[in-house]
Amino acid sequence: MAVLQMLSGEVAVADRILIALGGNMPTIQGPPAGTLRAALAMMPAFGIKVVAVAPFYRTPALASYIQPDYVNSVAIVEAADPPGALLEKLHRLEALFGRVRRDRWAPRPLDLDLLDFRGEVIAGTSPAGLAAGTGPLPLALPHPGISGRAFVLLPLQDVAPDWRHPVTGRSVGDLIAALAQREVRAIRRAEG
Ligand code: A4P
Ligand code: MG
Repeated sequence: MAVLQMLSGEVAVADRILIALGGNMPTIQGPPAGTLRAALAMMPAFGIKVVAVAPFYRTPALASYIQPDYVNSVAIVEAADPPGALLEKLHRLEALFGRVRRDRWAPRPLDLDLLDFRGEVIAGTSPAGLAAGTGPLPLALPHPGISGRAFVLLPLQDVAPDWRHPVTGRSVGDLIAALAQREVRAIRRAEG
């Protein structure tokens, strides 16, 4: 497998771990951009090496009721953990910044989602399932919410323009082109 990947020149792509960062409630670090920066700075203490970070975007909340705008970004990281253990570490980081799990899609100081773990596919939650219920969900990879979300795809394109969806093979550019223009226009670069 490794040889095939080398022959097709995809080693770097296949080795990538991508994390989505988001938040729309202030913390002791200040507004969400400060929280995201602080969370990135703490990752090495959890054995997570941050390789690259996309610019931050201010994005309208995808939610069933009115909420403050989010700040979103995407990071490329390296970690020795398997995906389940890495997600547990991300949850511990979220908790450090005051994340309390209430109803799904509730406002939160910090959300760290595992978007892609070296192209691994683990069938789990459907996108519809993401919006339902409050209990823990089994690990799903790639994250089921990637394809239709401007607030994920735009920073993902910034940091990994050659990324392709591990299941559908669609490029990040294709997925962005398929979004409604108003959704793309609604998100904009944030300071810092
Ligand atoms: N889970 C399973 N697979 C994964 C994975 N690959 N990455 C489990 C992260 N979590 C995964 O997540 C719900 C359950 O999914 C957990 O048990 C986790 O172990 P959660 O973070 O507890 O709850 P959530 O974030 O409210 O739910 P969910 O379904 O992950 O929602 P999303 O997809 O994270 O969306 N609007 C804007 N503008 N920007 C945002 O970032 N985020 C959300 C949350 C809603 N609206 C938003 C944004
Ligand atoms: Mg989440």
